[in-house]
Amino acid sequence: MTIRVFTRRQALAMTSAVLMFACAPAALAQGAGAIAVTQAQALPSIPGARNGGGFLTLVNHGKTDDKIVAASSPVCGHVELHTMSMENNVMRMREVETIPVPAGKTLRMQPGSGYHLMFMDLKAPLKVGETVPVTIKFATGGQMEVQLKVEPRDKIAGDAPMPGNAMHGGMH
Ligand SMILES: [Cu+2]
Repeated sequence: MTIRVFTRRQALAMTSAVLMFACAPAALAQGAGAIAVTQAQALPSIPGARNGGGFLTLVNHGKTDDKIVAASSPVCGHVELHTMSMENNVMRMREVETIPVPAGKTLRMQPGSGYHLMFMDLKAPLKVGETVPVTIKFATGGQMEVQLKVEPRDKIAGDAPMPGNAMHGGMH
């Protein structure tokens, strides 16, 4: 058995190499381990709204279930994980602890129902054509940097009709 001892400098070099890899710009199939992001989009801000919605399509090619446990972005105060559903004919959003990404499955976030990322306290309105860098953390320890493209609502994957009475100032 060989025991390798790295100098501090070597260790730092390796760490930054890993970071560079993890922070590579979003490509079509960028991922943390077995998870690939195939779509990364955000809605443009409605004038006056402080919050915004982000949507990812994640494919878990692995054999292990995973979950998104946290997200962050420099464009806003903090990012919450939300789910949206119809309750008594009213569309409601609520914060969730995690967003599941089951083994062998595709998780598609879309406006109008199910999961999304919620950008709380936007520093500036999101405009079509901009990109929103988001760091996603997984339960299994992986982390990835994703660039969400701000696109018109009808360009966002699997868009669903939006009732007029959504929470958060009609952001979604
Ligand atoms: Cu929300």
